[in-house]
Amino acid sequence: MRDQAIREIATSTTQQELQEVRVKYLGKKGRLTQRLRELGNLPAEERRQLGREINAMKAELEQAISHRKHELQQSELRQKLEGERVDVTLPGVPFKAGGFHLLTHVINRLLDVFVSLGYDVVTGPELETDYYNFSALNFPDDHPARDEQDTFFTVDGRLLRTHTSPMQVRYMERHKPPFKIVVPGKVFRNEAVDATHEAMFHQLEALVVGEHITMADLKGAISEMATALIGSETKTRLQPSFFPFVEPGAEFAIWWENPRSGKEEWLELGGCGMVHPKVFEAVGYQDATGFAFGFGIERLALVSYGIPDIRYLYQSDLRVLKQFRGVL
Ligand code: YSA
Repeated sequence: MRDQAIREIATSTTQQELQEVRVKYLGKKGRLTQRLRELGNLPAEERRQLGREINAMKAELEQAISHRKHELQQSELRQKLEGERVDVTLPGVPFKAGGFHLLTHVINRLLDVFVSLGYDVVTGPELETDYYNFSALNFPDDHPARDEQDTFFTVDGRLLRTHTSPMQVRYMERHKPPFKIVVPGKVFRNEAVDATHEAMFHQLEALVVGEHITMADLKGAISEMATALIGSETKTRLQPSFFPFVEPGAEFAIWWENPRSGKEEWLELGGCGMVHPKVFEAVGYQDATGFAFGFGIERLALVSYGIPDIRYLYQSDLRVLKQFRGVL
């Protein structure tokens, strides 16, 4: 019985199994316990002798059980640790990263260029008054741009700015020249939306005021911007045009290689000119000179990235947006 018990203890593979062996021999109804109980029926001499042997065997089994229990605990712990081991050489689990919208990238890039040229960046309200959006910019009372066809008016008589130029006036009211600023922001027009027109889009406005500023400075500023955006091989072109808040006024274009067609061509960007004396008058400046220019940012983004329709920029379609994650 001893040998069998020792073997069963040594070969038990779990603590549960070991416990069953313990109960089998040393439990209340266990085989060894049974034998101890039977001692009472034996003659005194034999009882003492056998009692000693059984007790010794009981002690031996208890010790063997405790020893085996320790071994099993150790091996279970080893297995557990093995299962929890981290393989630091396994490839990581990729996590989804967001990204800036293409227009945000283009705006940031433009602002980087202007900041590097010494301009301050300022922003202004999208909800404007007729005065800042039109009157102070020398739009005559009957100018068609005030027509509700173009402008979203609110019930209290204000309007959603139709361009970033009103910030010229707001800034000059509070600052004295000389200064150089750029104004990025949203503008709104009551347009029939199509591939090149949105009812909400972005413009970037630049205004430089100081002493003896000339058309040559304007041309130089546009050239610097074009060089920073496209490279030193670019050219710029001004063509006479009319905006009520500049005199003389022009439209400007930059020479570039269209990435879609591979052809070199003029890219018409927006309007520019020398700040009109009426505008300086409205803000109380005397003897100031300055230039301004402004252009549509979507336009630049569309041609730069070969996007055929402006509406793709605003449909929140990830198949479109993901293509431009991390560009520039
Ligand atoms: C002119 C002279 C200055 O000294 C300063 C600024 C300006 C620009 C003037 N404020 C302006 O808004 N001119 S604009 O009506 O011709 O618009 C400028 C640019 O905005 C356009 O060249 C075009 O690129 C873009 N744009 C106009 N309507 C748009 C549009 N982009 C998208 N959707 C529309 N509906």
